[in-house]
Amino acid sequence: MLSGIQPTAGSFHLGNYLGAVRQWVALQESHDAFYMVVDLHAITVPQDPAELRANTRLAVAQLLAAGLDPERCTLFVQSHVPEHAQLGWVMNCLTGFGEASRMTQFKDKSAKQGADRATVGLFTYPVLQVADILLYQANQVPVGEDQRQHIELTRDLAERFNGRYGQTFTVPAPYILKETAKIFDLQDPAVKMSKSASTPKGLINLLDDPKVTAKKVKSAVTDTDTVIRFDEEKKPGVSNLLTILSTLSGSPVDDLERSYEGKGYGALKTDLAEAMVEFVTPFRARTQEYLDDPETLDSILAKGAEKARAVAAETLAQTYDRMGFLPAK
Ligand code: AQP
Repeated sequence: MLSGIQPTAGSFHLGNYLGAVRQWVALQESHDAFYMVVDLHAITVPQDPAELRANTRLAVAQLLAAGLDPERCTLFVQSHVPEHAQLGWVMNCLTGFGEASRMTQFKDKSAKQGADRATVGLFTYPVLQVADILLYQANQVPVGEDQRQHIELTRDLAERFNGRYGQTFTVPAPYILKETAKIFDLQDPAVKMSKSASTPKGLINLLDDPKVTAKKVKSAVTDTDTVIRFDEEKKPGVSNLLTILSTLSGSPVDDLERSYEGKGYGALKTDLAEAMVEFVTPFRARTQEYLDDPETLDSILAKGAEKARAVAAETLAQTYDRMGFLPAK
């Protein structure tokens, strides 16, 4: 099991948590899990060095606050394991230019930035992600729906390499929970919740003041109807709120629909705001505790990098050997 998250400025958002990190926490109990903060991916767009350093620690603190346990999983920072960049190059040389050009995330992100400003790193970022996954021989990759195409690319490249040079890589499958695969923007439920949201009101940052979070929930876009029913096509806003409440409370959506019969959207929003505040308040406090102890954080990361490198170095050595690189004596 392998997955990663970017060291985003400020805070993880609710989509990151429900779509990915929540599954990471559950899967560390049953799988040999490798989780990383992908700082090499972060530099595909310009980063201020001091902020990147702070955001990387902040990301690690949030992962621990969310429930990752370094005794149960391997938690590390991508740049601490040089094999990612090394296997990334190999994978670049296996990927067709047209194939990389079809990645929709690149198209979206480069369109937002302007084609001339997008870097070659942003273009090849899915290929580095392929290397991230294959280095650990991961069977499954817990991610949100927006990453499905990149996992498909990973499968294609693993099969291509194995076909050309002999069985080397495990061909991974995406682990995407249907219910939380895509959490939508609270102000525009047609688009996924994203850090590049058009309005901050649509985005729930986990480290926001809980009062701000409650306010955002209460001003979420719904529809002109009054019935609380899950219907993604006709009632995307209400369905999104039901999904979020169901996941946070553990109550199935059917039960929630029944319990809100005859009640208005205000009741649903009040309950969801309460559930959100209940979740983010201890999350914020735990994150701060980890941030206040950078030595412990760094020692967790040092151990994580050592464990990750042991696996990554073996895969890379085998890859180089299969491809015909002379062994370094
Ligand atoms: N809205 C979402 N619903 C479900 N899952 C989501 N993920 C992201 N948004 C949603 C999942 O979170 C994991 C980490 O993604 P990332 O490292 O790409 O985080 P990010 O850059 O903060 O994600 P954004 O906000 O989506 O960034 P932009 O705006 O740059 O595209 C992944 O598993 C992802 O699927």
